[in-house]
Amino acid sequence: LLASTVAMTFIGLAAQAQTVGFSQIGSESGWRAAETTLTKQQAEERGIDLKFSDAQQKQENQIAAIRSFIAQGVDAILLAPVVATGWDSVLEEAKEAEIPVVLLDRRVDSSDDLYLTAVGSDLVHEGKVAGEWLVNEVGDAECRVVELQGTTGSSPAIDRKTGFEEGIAGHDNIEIVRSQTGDFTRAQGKEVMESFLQAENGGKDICALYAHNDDMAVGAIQAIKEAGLKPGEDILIVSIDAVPDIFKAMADGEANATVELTPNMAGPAFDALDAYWKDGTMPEKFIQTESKLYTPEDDPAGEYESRKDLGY
Ligand code: GZL
Repeated sequence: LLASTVAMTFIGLAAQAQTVGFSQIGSESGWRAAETTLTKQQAEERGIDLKFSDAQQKQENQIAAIRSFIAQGVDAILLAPVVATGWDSVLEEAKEAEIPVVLLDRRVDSSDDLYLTAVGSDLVHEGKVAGEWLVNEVGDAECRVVELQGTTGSSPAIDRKTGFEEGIAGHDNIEIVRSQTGDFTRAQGKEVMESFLQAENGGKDICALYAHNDDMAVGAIQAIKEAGLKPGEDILIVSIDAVPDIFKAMADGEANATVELTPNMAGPAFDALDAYWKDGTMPEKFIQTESKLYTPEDDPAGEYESRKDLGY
C-alpha cells in the first residue's frame, strides 16, 4: 500500500511538471545572454520543462515560435518582445488557447488583457537616472551629447530616450546633437560611434556618449580609442545594464556610469506562474525590478568579479 501511495504521489507531481515555451529575442548583448542563462537555470531548479527559441532579433521568428508553443499545448509562454507593436493577433491566439503569456524585460503596445503580467524595470527611470548623472557631472559646462539608441521600435529604446531627455530637461548647456540606433550590439555601437566621431571634428566636439546599453558603449569605447581620444575623460560614457565588461572599462578609467538592469526576470515570472497555476491567482500587470546607478566609486573591479561568471 505504501509503495503504491508513494508511486501515486510522484505521478501526481510529475503530472504537475509544467512545460513553458520561451521566445527569446536573440543574443545581441551580454545582458541578453545572462537573461537566457538565468531563465534556463530557474526552469531547471523548478523542474519546469523549458522549450527555448532564439529569434535572431526578428519579430516574425518570435511570432512563429509562439504559434509553435500554442500547437504544442504548453502550460505558459515567456516572451521578450523585440519591438513593442504587432503582437495583438498572436497574443489573441494564445488567449484563445488559454495559455498564459508573461512578458520579460520589454513591453508591448497590446492591451494588457492579452498577457498575464510583464516583468521588467522602469525603463524611463533608467534613462532619467543616466541623464541626471550627466547633469551632476558637467554642472554648467557646455556638453554636446551623442546618443546610441537601442533597437528601433523597442520599448527600451523609446523609454530610455524619453527618460534621458527628462533627466537633462532645463539644462540647456547639455544638448543631444546626434542620435542613432546601434541595435543594442557592440559591433553597431562601434560603427555608429565612428560616424559620430567623424561628424564631430574627430570627436573633439563631443563631451559625452549616452548609450542605451553597455554593449554599444563598449563598442563605442573601442572607436573612441582608435580615434586617439580617451574614453571616460575626453568623452564621458554613461550607459545601462551593468554587465561585467562595463565595470572592466570603469576600472580602466574608460567608462563613467552605468544603470543596473537585473537579468533575473524569470524568477518573478515563474513565481507569478506558480501562483496562477496553483489556484488562478492573478498577479499585478507589471512586476517591476529595481535599477541602481554604479560609478567608478563603487568598486568596479569587485563588481566585475561578482558578475563575470553569471552567463553574460
Ligand atoms: C532592456 C532590455 C535590453 C537590454 C539590452 O530591458 O530589453 O535588451 O538593455 C538588450 O542589453 O539588448
